[in-house]
Amino acid sequence: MKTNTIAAIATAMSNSGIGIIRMSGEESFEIIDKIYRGKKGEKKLSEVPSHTIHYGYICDGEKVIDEVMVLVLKSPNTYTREDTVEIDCHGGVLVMKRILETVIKYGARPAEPGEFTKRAFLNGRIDLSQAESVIDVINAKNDFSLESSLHQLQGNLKNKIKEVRRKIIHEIAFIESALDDPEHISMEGYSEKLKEIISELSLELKDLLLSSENGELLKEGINTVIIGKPNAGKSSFMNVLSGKERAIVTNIAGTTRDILEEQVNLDGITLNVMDTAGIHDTWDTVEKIGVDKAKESLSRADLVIYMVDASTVLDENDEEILGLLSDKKTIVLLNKSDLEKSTTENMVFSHLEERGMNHPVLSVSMKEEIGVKEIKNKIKEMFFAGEISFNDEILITNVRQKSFLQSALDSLNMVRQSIEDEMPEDFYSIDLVSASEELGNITGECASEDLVNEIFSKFCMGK
Ligand SMILES: Nc1nc2c(ncn2[C@@H]2O[C@H](COP(=O)(O)OP(=O)(O)OP(=O)(O)O)[C@@H](O)[C@H]2O)c(=O)[nH]1
Ligand SMILES: [Mg+2]
Repeated sequence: MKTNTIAAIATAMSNSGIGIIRMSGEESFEIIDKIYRGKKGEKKLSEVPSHTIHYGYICDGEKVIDEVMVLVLKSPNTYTREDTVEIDCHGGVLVMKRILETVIKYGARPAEPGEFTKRAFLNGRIDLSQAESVIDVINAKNDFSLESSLHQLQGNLKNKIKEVRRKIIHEIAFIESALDDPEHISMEGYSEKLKEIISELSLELKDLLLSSENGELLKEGINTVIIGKPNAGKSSFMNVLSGKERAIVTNIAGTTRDILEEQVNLDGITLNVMDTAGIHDTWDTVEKIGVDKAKESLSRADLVIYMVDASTVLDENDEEILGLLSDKKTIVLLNKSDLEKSTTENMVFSHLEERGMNHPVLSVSMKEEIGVKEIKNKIKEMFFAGEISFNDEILITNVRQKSFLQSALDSLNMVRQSIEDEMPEDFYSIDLVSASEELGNITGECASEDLVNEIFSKFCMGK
């Protein structure tokens, strides 16, 4: 019979301080008893109290494999809710593999990726959104996304969505029972009431979706495109921001041809900074490709840094650039403020105003590194002031969750439409049921087995 006790190396497969081999399932204690020998020959680990740690050796018969600490965790207060054993050994890759081989030899089988967390889910300890946060915690690229994943792990998202879903189910139940028993339950005035409830719930879902947009930004880095005419100081800014000579800087207009990308960490926020070719009319084939690429990159930009050379006057190139910025979050940098000014802040303001824009403008000098702190603060402010608070907001950092949220919102809109079209009441419940199922997909209350398997396959081994 195939064993149902799983084992895996839980730490990274590289040489490090300690390594952990984790085992979960009914036979965990039976297996550890066969291979563990206490330092002072104490009793079997299957007989020790739960949540205790023991010092000894892992042996294969007479052969000692490593000196270890073994953590004994009895069901149900464990990560998987099953009997669990964790073996802390020396962190060499070879040792970890040898211990894993030994537990397998004595009855465990290798775990699939994410199988520990899958068991936690199947045994009802966590819901699907929490399981996904575990992936996010492992993969979190920066502090902010780590924080939001941790919040989600604590069940914020689950609670909010469960609450919305519970209200929807309540209405479905009401409609169904009213239709079943029209003599006792009146539907009079119900459509109006339902319409109100639907708008409230839609608002809540919209909020969650809004935070999801910011959530994605946080995870993958904010695409920050530096744009401007040649020689404005774009590459100089790239270098200042990244703290290294990333891009070539010369006084020759048209130095940068291709797009250069660099990840910059701004107090925990990841920026994907892109330096581009100076925008101007050119016959040079290579340069022209660069200019086109620069314009294209704007479509990917979450934030645009428009570099203006304050030592020159605003020209047709600046006009062209201004025309590309109307629907973009932009910070205008008036560079070369160390030189005599041909373009002032007020001139820039009036150009922006003419086009109905009110982007912030900062006077800076990349050469003297003046205003760098202000730029950084501005970027932080733009993304966090009022838009995201990490204390109590829920961030949907995951595309799957986002698409279910969107579908649920669409279903609620259909209900509203049916009410407005004065459709019969049983029409309402069809779309309400869809909405509740879509939300249930996020928490896992009605996720299909395929979906569950797909999610857990994304885990790394040992989690
Ligand atoms: N005085 C002064 N010179 C600057 C400043 N910033 C950049 N420069 C100079 O301006 C010239 C152009 O700088 P780059 O950073 O290469 O400009 P760019 O916008 O990347 O130019 P292209 O790649 O050609 O589009 C260089 O000689 C820089 O040293 C500044 O704040 N003050
Ligand atoms: Mg450049």
